[in-house]
Amino acid sequence: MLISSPMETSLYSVRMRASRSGQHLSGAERIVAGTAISAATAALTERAMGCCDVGPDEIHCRVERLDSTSVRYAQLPDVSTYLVDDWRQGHQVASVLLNRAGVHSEIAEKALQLLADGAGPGGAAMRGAIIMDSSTGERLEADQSRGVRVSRMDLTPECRSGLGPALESLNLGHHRVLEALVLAGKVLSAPGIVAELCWSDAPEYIAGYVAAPQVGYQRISALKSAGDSHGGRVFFVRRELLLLEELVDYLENQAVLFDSSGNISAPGKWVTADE
Ligand code: WAQ
Ligand code: MG
Repeated sequence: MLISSPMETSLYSVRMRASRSGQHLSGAERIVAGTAISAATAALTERAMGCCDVGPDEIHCRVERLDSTSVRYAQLPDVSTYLVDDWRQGHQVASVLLNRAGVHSEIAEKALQLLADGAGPGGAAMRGAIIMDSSTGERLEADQSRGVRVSRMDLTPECRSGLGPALESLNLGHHRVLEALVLAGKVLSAPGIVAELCWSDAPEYIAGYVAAPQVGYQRISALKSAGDSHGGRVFFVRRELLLLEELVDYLENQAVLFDSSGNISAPGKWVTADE
């Protein structure tokens, strides 16, 4: 009789974070089978080493066994892309999409402005996300400097091997697309979520997205101008539908593995006429 070892049957969360002089530089994570832990830590360490001009002086890799009965399997959101002329039009599009998802216009404006200005204390970047009441605009995250960090999500190997080439064929092969899609997928699967707004703090990466449960991951080709190092995430919630502690616990701790992709549409120009 063949007895399988825990290494083959268990799943593990593998998380990497790299820093220099105490400043965060890079982070990424995977959920893998025991037999793939060493490959995953090697790939994540490699990535940390190559992340920036001046390399990290600390890299932490943390491996934790997950209770496999608690892992939730889900489908990724559909992906669409709106091409816009510049960040101003991008913000208008984001506002329309947030509004469609159920976020009041003034609240959408407030969120866009917060991310553009830097949402941490004194305009600093946040490490995690803002949680915002979608009808009052109130910020609900306990720590406005750290925010809420979404963790413990990944694709199954089968899903990854199908999705990678599918994204590449539409010129969406940048690692940020796949990673943000997985993060947004987990956020949309959480209780009480109305929408997510995001763009990167990486100065050269200007695309961002509005994600919402019914419509999926809607990319917008520009939400800031090149060279701007402001970025961040806002999770809009219906407060009456959730217990904040439960939402935060879900986002931080619930393991979610995506085993199938949604529909991926070719990028197309935003048409204002349909508004
Ligand atoms: N949980 C919560 N918030 C996070 C997390 C996380 N795990 N990781 C990053 N953030 C917040 C934090 O405030 C960062 O400053 C901000 O998001 C941006 O993070 O389809 O690359 O990793 O073309 O720079 C979106 C568009 C790219 C991709 C987003 O975000 C596409 C991106 P970054
Ligand atoms: Mg970043």
